[in-house]
Amino acid sequence: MADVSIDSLILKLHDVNAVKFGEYKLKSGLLTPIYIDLRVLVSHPALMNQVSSVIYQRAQEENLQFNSVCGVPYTALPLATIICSRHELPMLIRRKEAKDYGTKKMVEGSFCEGDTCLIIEDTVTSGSSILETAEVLHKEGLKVTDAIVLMDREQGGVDMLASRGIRLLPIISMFKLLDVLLAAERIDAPTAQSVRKFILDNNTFRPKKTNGSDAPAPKRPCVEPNRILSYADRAELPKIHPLASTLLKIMEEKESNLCVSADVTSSKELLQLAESLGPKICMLKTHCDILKDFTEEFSQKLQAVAEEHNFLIFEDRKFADIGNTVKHQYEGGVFRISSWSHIVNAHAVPGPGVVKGLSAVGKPLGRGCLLIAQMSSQGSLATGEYTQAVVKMAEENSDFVIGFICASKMTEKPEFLHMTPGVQIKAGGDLMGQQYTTPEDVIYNKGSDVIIVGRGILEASDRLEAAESYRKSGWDAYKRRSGQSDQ
Ligand code: 5BU
Repeated sequence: MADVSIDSLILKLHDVNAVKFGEYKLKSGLLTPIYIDLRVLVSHPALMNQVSSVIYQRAQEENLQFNSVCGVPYTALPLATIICSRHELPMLIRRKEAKDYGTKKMVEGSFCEGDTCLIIEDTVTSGSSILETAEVLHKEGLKVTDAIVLMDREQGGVDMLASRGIRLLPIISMFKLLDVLLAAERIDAPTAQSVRKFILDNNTFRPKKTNGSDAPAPKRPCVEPNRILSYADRAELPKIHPLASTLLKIMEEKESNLCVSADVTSSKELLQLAESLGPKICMLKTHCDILKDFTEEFSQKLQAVAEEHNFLIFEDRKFADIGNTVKHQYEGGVFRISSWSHIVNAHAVPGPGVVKGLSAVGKPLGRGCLLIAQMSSQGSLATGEYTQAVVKMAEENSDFVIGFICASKMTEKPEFLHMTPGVQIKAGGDLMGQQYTTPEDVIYNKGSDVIIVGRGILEASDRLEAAESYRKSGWDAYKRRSGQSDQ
C-alpha cells in the first residue's frame, strides 16, 4: 500500500478518536501521553473494512504462508473475521478464558497439528498479548511465525517477539503517526516531542545478552523505575513497607536475591539447610505442612538461625479462603504461622477479604504478604485479567501486601517486590507441570527481584556450591539490569 493511503488512514483514525493525546494508563500501569484505542473501529464499518484490507494486503506483500488466521481478543477479533470472510480463509478464535463446561477448549476452530497460524493484532506495546495468544496456539500444536499489527507503539514489541521467534509486521508505527498528525496540524510540535520522548524513554524490552561484546545492544534506553533503582535505593523509598525495606537491605548487604525453597520433610534437615545455606540467601521459603515433625521448638530454632544469618522466612502457605478462616489459619492451629514467618502468600481468588483476614493478624506483628499473580506451573489459570486484578488488589492493600509471586515484573511501582519460583540453571520442567526458567531470564529479562530455587539446589550433590552458583547468577543479572555492571 502506498504511503499516501497510510497517511489518510492515520488521519481517519484520528478523526474517529482512535488516537488520543492526554494522560492515560497502559495495561502495565505506566502513564502514557498517547493512547491508541482501536476498539472504536466497530462503530465505523468503512474504516474497519479499510483497516482489514491493509492488514491482508501486508500479508500478501510479504508472501506469508499460513493455514489460518487468529485475531488477538477482543479488538482484533472482528478484523480477523472480516479478512477471513472476505478472502475465505479459515479462522481460529482464541478464548480468553476456558469454558467451565463442554470441551474446555482454548482455541475454537478446526486445525491440524503443525499448521501455521497468522496472528492479527490492533495495537502492540510490549508484544505480551501477541505472545500470550501465540503460547495458547503453540500448546494446541500450532506454529506461529508471523503477526501483523495495525499500530506499533515502537516500545519494544518487535524486538521482544523476534526474540521469541515471531516476526511482527507493523502497518503504522508511532513515529510515522506523529509525523503525519504534525504535518496535518492535528497536534503541535511540543506534543509530538513529548510523545517521542516518552516512547524513547519507555522501551519495554532489553535483549538477552549471551556474553559481553557480541551481544546486541539495546536499541533504546530502558528507564522503567525498578530496572534503574538499586535494591538499596528502593529500601529507602518513602512509601516502602518496613518489611520490604528490610528485605531489600538484606539483599544488598548479602549480595543475594536468592530465596531457597527448603522443601524437605524433616525439621532436622531443614534446620541444617538453613544453617549451611544461610549466608548465601536473603530468604528461606518453607512448606511447614510437609514436615513430618513440625514443633514449636523447631519454629523457634528456625527463627534463631534466620536472625543469626540475616535472612527472612517465607511460609509458602498460599492462603485462599474467606477472611475469617485465613485469619485462624494464619494465627492458630498446629503451625501458628504468624508467630515465626515474616512473609506469607495468598491467592486473590476469594477477593480482598483474604488480605483483610491475614492483615488483621500479620500487620500488628510487622509481617507482610505476597499475592500470587502468576504461577510457574503449566496451564496455570492465573493469567491475563486475573493477574491484572491481583496487581490492583496489591496496590490497594500496600499496607500489608509487599509484592507478588509472578513470572515477571507486574507493576512499575518500585515499592513492590517480585519473586519468581520455577528457576533452575537450565530452562525446562518436571513431570508434574513445573516449568523452569533461568536466573538470568527472571532477573535481567523479566525484571523480577528474587529467584526462588528448590530442587535446583536440593538435588545438587553439593548444595552449598549450588546455592552459591544460583546466588551469583541472580546477583550478576541484577547488577547488569541496574546498570552497575558492564558485563
Ligand atoms: P522447585 O523444586 O524449584 O521446582 O520448587 C519450587 C517451589 O516453589 C516449590 O516449593 C513450589 O511449591 C513453589 N512454587 C512454585 O514452584 N510455583 C509457584 O507458582 C508457586 C510456588 Br506460588
